[in-house]
Amino acid sequence: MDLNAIRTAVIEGNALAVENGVKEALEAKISAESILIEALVPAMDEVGKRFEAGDFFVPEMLIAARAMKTGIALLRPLLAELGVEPVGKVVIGTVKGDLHDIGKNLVGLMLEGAGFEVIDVGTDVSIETFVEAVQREEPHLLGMSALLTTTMPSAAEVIKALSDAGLRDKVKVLFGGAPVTEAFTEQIGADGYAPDAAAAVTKAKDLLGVTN
Ligand code: B12
Repeated sequence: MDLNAIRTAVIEGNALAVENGVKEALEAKISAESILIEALVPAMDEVGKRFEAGDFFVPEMLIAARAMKTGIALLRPLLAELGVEPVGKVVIGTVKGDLHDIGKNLVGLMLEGAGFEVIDVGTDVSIETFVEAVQREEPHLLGMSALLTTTMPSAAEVIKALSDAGLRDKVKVLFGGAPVTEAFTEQIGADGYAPDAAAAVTKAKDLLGVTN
């Protein structure tokens, strides 16, 4: 199994082929870092491009993201041993009162695929929990997701609470979800908005000044 085959398996969402491919590549002494950087990450880049071009829809993207996650799970312990530096650290969660997590999970997976360390704090996350997570984890980026018009304002409260706690200038805030707009994001003083998971990765990299 070569790296090309792993790439194709991720794009096709074939988790079993990804698992076998990664195992074979490791047995063939290909480094975990190479598998990540030369196979998994470019595969998710391609998935993101296809999604943006309208060739892939949410189901294909979810299946590919899951396949990628299978590969990441095998590599994660090895990468931790090697001390490969993540691109950046992200805390992500769905705002208070909101249980929708499919989009948030997809954004988290795509960020992970792009080399970010992702701490998922779950759904229905209170303002205090978001603030505590930022305090504890010291992420470069906080991602918040909202799927209900009634829960969207909670993100504004989190941003205010971060300011009150003296943490606002220590973390970039990215906000998204189906009813969220760029204008709303600007209005509440977040740093960025992205309409989908692929754009979220691009935006996260932009905000952190990560090139490539
Ligand atoms: C699946 C679903 C549910 C599931 C959730 C399961 C789960 N584990 O997530 C269940 C059945 C539990 C549910 C419940 C409810 N739901 Co619902 N649900 C949906 C549905 C059909 C799909 C959402 C989804 O997963 N989309 C697929 C994902 C991939 O897309 P996405 O979430 O938009 O995420 C993408 C982007 O928005 C963006 N994104 C998302 N998060 C983030 C975060 C960041 C940082 C960034 C940058 C980007 C980003 O990237 C993602 C990937 O591309 C939508 C309809 C719709 N078309 O949106 C209604 C919808 C969101 N639900 C709705 C409602 C009303 C409810 C309920 C109140 C229903 C009820 N009466 O009980 C409850 C509320 C429960 C609660 N407290 O949260 C309404 C909301 C109306 C509104 N404008 O407020 C919708 C729009 C349906 C409708 N047309 O009425 N729901």
